[in-house]
Amino acid sequence: MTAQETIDYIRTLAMTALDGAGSLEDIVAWERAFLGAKGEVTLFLRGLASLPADQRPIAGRGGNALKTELTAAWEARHAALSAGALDRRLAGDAIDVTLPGRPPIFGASHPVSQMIDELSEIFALLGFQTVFGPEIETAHYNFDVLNIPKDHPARDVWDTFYVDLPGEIVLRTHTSPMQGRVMEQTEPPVRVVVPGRVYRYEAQDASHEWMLHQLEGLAVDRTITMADLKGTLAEMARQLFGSERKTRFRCDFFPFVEPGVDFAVDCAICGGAGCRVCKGTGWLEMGGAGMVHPNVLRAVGYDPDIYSGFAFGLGIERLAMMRSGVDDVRAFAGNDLRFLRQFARAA
Ligand code: FA5
Repeated sequence: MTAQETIDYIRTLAMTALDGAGSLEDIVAWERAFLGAKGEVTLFLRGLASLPADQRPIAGRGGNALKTELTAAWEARHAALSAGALDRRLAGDAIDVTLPGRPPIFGASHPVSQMIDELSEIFALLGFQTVFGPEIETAHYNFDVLNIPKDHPARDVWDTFYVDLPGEIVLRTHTSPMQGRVMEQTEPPVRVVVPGRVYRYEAQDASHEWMLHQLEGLAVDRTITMADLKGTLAEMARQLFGSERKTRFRCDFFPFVEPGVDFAVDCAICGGAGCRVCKGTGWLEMGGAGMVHPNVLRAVGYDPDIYSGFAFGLGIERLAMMRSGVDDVRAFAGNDLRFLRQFARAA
């Protein structure tokens, strides 16, 4: 084969291979095969010295011209393949800016938390400070300080989850233990509300849960009367439900108040006609209340001859039910997002 024939042969081989190169990897391999240190063209040029003298000038010129030609062809092909790869990547990642956006789902505070916030605001305007207490409580504060001694049958009223065997530690059955804790640490006058979870070992139904929230209220000063209690709760109900809801106070017994009352609101679910939530009575009990018992004042070191006070304990889920027309208390802890999202407020 003459030098020219060898050059033509390498050209045909290289151009055919370049035409068939379909990817960037292919042409990198192609460059190595023809123009690299051990590529066909390089080896051909290196072998010039061994050619017959008359062939060398033709082979030198032709070989260098082939190298230039193949380098140009490679560059053109490389550019074309790179552009194609970029186009494909852009097409794959394309964002259609005309598509309608997906609305983001915002979290929202739980309806019970919303009710606690709202109650704290209402009571703040009435001069009450919001404080918090432990959910795991001693029987001492949950019962003893509240004038409920060990063998008193009233302990049975609060079906209790005991945490230890002797029964000294309990899941608090109401927020009332904070009465003793606050008074022990504060000189009168006292005006606090205490929102929080309480636990009762009891069966569930439309108006009863085993885990619920209460808001305790306590006011102690020299001249507190039952009229202050009635006025405070009636004002709270007016702010929460509007003036059209009726309120009712009836005598009730709690060992830590004297006299004691239960505080009810006419049922917003049935408008007072009677339903399964109000058990056909037209009224739903919102809380217990009364004048702080002298024994409780004495137990925390207050002189009942100088000081008097009122206390109340409201069921927060019950208030939320009346406020929003929810007909089953179990919905609040049921974790059904369809229920909870209805309470999402605009951000
Ligand atoms: C008490 O817990 C007293 N500590 C309230 C009190 C405080 C009285 C201060 C006097 C002075 P009672 O067990 O009635 O009382 O509960 C108070 C309110 O919590 C009820 O009126 C009701 O609204 C709510 N409640 C009670 N048990 C449940 C329950 N199982 N599920 C939902 N709400 C409940």
